[in-house]
Amino acid sequence: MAKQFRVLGVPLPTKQLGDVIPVPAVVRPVTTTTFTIVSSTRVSTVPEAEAVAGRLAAGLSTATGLPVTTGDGGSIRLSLDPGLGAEAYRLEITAGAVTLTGGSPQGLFWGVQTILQLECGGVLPGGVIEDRPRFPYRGAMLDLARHFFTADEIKAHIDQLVPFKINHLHLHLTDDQGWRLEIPGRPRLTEIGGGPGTGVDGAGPGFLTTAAYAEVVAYAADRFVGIVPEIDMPGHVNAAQVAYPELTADGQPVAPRTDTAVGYSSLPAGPETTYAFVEDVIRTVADLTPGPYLHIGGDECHSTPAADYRAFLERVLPIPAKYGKTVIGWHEIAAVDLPDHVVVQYWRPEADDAGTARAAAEGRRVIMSPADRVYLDMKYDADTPLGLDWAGLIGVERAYDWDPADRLPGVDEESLLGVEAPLWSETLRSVDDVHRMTFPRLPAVAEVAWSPRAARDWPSFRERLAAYGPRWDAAGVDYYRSPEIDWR
Ligand code: TNX
Repeated sequence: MAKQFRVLGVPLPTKQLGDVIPVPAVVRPVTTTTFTIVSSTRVSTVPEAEAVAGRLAAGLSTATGLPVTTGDGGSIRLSLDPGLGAEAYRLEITAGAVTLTGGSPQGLFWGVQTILQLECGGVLPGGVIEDRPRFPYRGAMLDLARHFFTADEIKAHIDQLVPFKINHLHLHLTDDQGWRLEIPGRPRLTEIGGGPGTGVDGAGPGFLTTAAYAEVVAYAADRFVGIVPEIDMPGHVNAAQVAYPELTADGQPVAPRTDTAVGYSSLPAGPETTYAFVEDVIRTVADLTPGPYLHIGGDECHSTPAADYRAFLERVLPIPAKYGKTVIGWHEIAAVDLPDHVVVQYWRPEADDAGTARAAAEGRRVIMSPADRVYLDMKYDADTPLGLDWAGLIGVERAYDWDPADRLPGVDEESLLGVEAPLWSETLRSVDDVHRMTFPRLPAVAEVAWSPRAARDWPSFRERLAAYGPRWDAAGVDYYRSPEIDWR
């Protein structure tokens, strides 16, 4: 909890060493010690981590108004120790020095996020933090199909995810209401599927050119965030079928749809035109994406006969591997025999799923996204103007107080790749809408995904969240001031 010091009669809150979201694995405070940033404070580093050091210096300068720079012989020192594990870091704060050691530049970058959260009034609390993530995959998802968000908006969103050590941003790029990524060999996908009148109620037109997508990927990579592109199939394809009627079962044109129904569209499993299209799209998306994952959807194929669904996936599941990618699919895909290494993303609110349990038993990894805990498009309470409520109302405590290893019988700690919080955009119309649904629940999910189970505690989280609010205020992030939290 924050102590209050007074400088010239103005209360100056300082942080305690554990006042970080997500809470670090090990925190050993030395309460008698603090490190004070002054105008001559320098950040020194090893060559591999110069960019990370630059970000720390810039972040501290912005926060304190002091000209913190990088340079040799600094009192803030960054170094690498690969023995720690890539995403791990160790932070020691004494009166004379701040020593940050990372398992890799990424581990250092997470340590930088911790320092920036601890900094308050130019002061850092003394002691040692030893930290590493519980799960390697800590994700957020943004639905660009039901409402488009520009490359600049996505980049700004990444800026708000990074403090919480989120390392994957899944972009839901295609759906019935829109197609949001340019595929050069199939220009009508975005000319029509990203054109005027697309999105729910026709209110979310636009698309990412390949250049804009590359910009987002590079921006994310600079912040150690991997972009996970999703091309949803065989369902959720009305926009593609509007653009290319050859992709319908009878080759006849279909009308654009801007309503929120699901499960009516499907790529036909028989014709070769289907697979030529899928191959083209997957190859293009794989080429544009440096990260290891490619999401092929697979959800809610209510109008696809089970045999066709199976036949389609048998053909399609091996394709991303040809282009060096690991497939992720919504857990409906676990109803079919899966190739090795396919990752299953569980999303339903139910408490069990035989297919997902079988996939886990066979050694496949699971991303946990239970709709009744982590769907950021669910309303907080009955009065929330935005969002849906089909999976229930999700307050901040509900998003926090659950554990991914307890969620599905047969899916234990070892089967989990991680946790992801999806934000579907049927009811969203602006960046402010994105912020109000994402914050403050995303930090709750981030702590579930990063922190050791034993270190998590709702009363402590509530306090730390309240202390974070002023940072969102300063950044112009319109977060939801949930009555569950005693905001400052
Ligand atoms: C279910 S979650 C869907 C989406 C909707 C969402 C709304 C999933 C894999 N499919 O098509 O946007 O619910 O909450």
